[in-house]
Amino acid sequence: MHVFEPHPAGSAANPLDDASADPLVVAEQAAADIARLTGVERHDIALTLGSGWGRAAELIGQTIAEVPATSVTGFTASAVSGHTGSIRSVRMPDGRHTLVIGARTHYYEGYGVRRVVHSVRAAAATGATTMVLTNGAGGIRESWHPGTPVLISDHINLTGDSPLEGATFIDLTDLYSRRLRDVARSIDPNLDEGVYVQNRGPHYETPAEVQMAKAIGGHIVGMSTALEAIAARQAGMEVLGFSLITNLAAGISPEPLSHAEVLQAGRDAEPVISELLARVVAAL
Ligand code: 8IG
Repeated sequence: MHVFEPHPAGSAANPLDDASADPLVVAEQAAADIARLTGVERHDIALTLGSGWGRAAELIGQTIAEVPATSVTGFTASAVSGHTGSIRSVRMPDGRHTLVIGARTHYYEGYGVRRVVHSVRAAAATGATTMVLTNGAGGIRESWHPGTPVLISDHINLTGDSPLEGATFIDLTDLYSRRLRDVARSIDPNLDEGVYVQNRGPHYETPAEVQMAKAIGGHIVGMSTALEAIAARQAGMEVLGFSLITNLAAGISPEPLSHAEVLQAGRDAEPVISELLARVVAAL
């Protein structure tokens, strides 16, 4: 049973909540914390692990250090109690370093978009030039079944929010790098791709909302990733996105959605997709 704690009691003040703070300066502080706590000065790739993707870290290389996310400036304690999100530094066989972020802050937690994208900005500040974003999501295409991994080709951001502040205009053409999608398909030619629709959540969609997402060009519905991808592009990173379809979106199958079944589908698919993800990251 997952107990959701929107604002855990006693959580220390977060510098990102100070409106006058510059989020990029806080990200630099976080990167300095990561360098000090892991002993790894720079990272090459960053990887955010969403539900179902958790086992990839061990397959990518050797974990040099693992630190609780809350020991790094600006990070938010995990919303799921008894589950401290962690940040890992993993050395790959070729000597590159991957920063594995196992601590995603979701938009629906209500802390604001700065906290949602902080891990991405911190990763960029550690030197990472590639951002791999993974998630568990609902599938709209009927040919997908729970356990299908899908490349994200583009997104539709329905949160109504943006990580960009002020008159900051960022081009999002090819946000989900075609080059990196081709690298992923060189590992698994059968990988399908689709447009990810980020909704606010935490409720799942109604069947009518799923039909709307389909009508406007969406293939995947979820509650993360789009805002993070925008921040990654702002930071100059190349983005690769993966969804694990853990359930058919509401109304696509006659069955109602069950969080327990979503988690089970993730667990069942985990060994296969973690192996795929590790092979893709090695090829980036
Ligand atoms: I796992 O069906 C997972 N996350 N919005 N809709 C949305 N988010 C999800 C879903 C889903 N499944």
